[in-house]
Amino acid sequence: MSAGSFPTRIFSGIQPSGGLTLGNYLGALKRFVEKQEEGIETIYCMVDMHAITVWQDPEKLRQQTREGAAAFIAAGIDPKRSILFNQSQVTAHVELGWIFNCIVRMGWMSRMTQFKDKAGKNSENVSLGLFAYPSLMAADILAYKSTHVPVGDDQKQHLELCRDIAIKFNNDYGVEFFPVVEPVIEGVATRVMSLRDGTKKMSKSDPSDQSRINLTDDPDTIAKKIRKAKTDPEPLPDNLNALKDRLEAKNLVNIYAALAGQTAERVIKDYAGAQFGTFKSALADLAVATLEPITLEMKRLMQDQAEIDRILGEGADRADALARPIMDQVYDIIGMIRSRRR
Ligand code: AQP
Repeated sequence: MSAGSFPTRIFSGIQPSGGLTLGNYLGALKRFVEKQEEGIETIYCMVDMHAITVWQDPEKLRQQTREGAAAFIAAGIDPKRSILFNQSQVTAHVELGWIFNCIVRMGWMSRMTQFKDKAGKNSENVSLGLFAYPSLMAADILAYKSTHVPVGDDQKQHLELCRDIAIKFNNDYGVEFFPVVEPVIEGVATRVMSLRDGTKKMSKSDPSDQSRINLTDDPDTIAKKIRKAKTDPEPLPDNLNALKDRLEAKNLVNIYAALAGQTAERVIKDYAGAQFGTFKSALADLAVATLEPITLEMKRLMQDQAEIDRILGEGADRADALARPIMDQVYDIIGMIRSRRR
C-alpha cells in the first residue's frame, strides 16, 4: 500500500530532550507550519517517550516539553488547526511500538546509524530504549496511518525503516492496513550543521552551547555565536561548487538561504567576494529578525504554563480519538481478545 491510496495526513515530532535549536526550527518547525498553511491535516507531537531513551531530569523534562510546545505555537502552529500534544498522553504510541518491536528484525535495527552515533563506544551501557527508538517512531507515525512525515535529513533512515515495518506488518498479516509513508525532506536546511564543526549536525544535546543557536537565545548571544562560528580565511566564492570542501562556510550560506527564503545559489551570487565579517554580520541580523519574535512569544506563552498543559491535553484527546479505532483494528488483526467494557 503506497501512501497515495490513503488520505493525506502529516505527522511529525520533536524530542523535548533540551531546548530547541535553529536546526530544529529550519529542518522541522518552519516546515510544519508550511504544511499546516497548505490546509493538510497535521499532527505534531513533543515526543517525551523518545526523550527518556537517555536520562532526563523529571522537572527539566516537564519544562522542556512545555517550552517545546511554546516554540511550536510561537513559530506559527495553531493548536486549533493542527493537533499538538505530548506523546506520553496518548498510549497508542507505546502499544503500537511494542507490536512493532515484534515485527522489526534485529538486523534492521542494527544498521541504524543514529544509534551507532549516539551510543558511540558506549553501546553496552546505553538503554534498550535507545536501540528500539526507531520502532517507537514508526508507531508514532502509523498509529494515525499518517502518510507524510516532514523531517530533517538525519531522520531519513528511520523513515525507511518505518516503510519496511509497514510493509512487513501488511505482508505478515495479509492485510493492506498501514500506508507506506513518504518522507518529506525539503529545502536548503535539511541538515543544519554545528557552528563549531561543519561535519557534525547542530544538536540540542551537543555539550558545546557555542555549537548551536537556541530558540531561547537573546539577540546578543545569537550575534556573538554567529560571529564566532568557525569559518576559513578565504572570502566567499561566486559559486556553490567552490564551497564543496568548505563545510563551515557552506553551512552558513545554507542557513542564510533558509532564513531568507532564498536559494543558496542566490545567496552566493549576492555575497560573492565578501569577507566573512560582512557576511556574518548580515546573517546575524537576519537570524535575530527571524528568531527574536519567536523567542519573545515563547517567553510570553511560558508565563501561563497551565494554558500550555491545557492545549497539550486537548490535543492529546483529539489524537487519541484518531488513534484508538486504528489500534482496535490492529489488535483484531493480530489476534488479541478485546472483551473489556469501556
Ligand atoms: N541540525 C538539524 N538540521 C535540520 N533538521 C534537524 N532536526 C534536528 N536537528 C536538525 C530535525 O528536527 C526534528 C526533531 O528532531 P529531534 O529533536 O526529535 O531529534 P534529533 O534529530 O536527534 O535532534 P537533536 O537536536 O540532535 O536532538 P538530540 O540532541 O536530543 O539528539 C527532526 O525532524 C530532525 O530531523
